[in-house]
Amino acid sequence: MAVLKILTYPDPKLRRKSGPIEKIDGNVEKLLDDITETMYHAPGIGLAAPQVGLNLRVCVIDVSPRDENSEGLIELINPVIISAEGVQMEEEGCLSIPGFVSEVKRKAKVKVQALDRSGKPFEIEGTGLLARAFQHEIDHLDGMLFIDRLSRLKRELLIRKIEKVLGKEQSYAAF
Ligand code: GNR
Ligand code: NI
Repeated sequence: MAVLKILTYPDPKLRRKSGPIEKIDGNVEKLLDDITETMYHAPGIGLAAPQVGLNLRVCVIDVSPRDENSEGLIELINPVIISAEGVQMEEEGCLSIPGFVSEVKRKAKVKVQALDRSGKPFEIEGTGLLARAFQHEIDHLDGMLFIDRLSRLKRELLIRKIEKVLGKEQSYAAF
């Protein structure tokens, strides 16, 4: 197990669409273990593989620090949202945009289908913070960040603040 470095905005790897896991082997199990350790170390309630530089459709979630009814660690391989209902508006942050939060509109309840570490398909449903975490992590697999879900005005104001602190895309283009 290893604590990996978490990439931060505006790293271009955060903007790529991640590819599916085709074959579940020891490498995928090691990736799950490493992103889990990295998530707990951060600490955070979720982490997706692209945040540690691997553009693969793998993520982990554990909302138990903020939800006493949580059943703990959830490992997701090739996750897909198969149904969603309702809306919720709560504050959201991201380990790849450290120090910034905003209220983000999300579905209130989602059902996710994924593979477990043995390659077996399963379904899991979540509401509240867990539903939010599912949507946030699956967004990462599609190169999407929470700032993309804000109204244009809120997004432009927040990006201006973020770029003052974390830097601009230009620093990568010039590199
Ligand atoms: O630690 C995290 N907290 C959080 C809070 C509200 C909504 C989503 C999250 S996920 C975030 C960790 C992270 O960036 N995962 O990709
Ligand atoms: Ni995030």
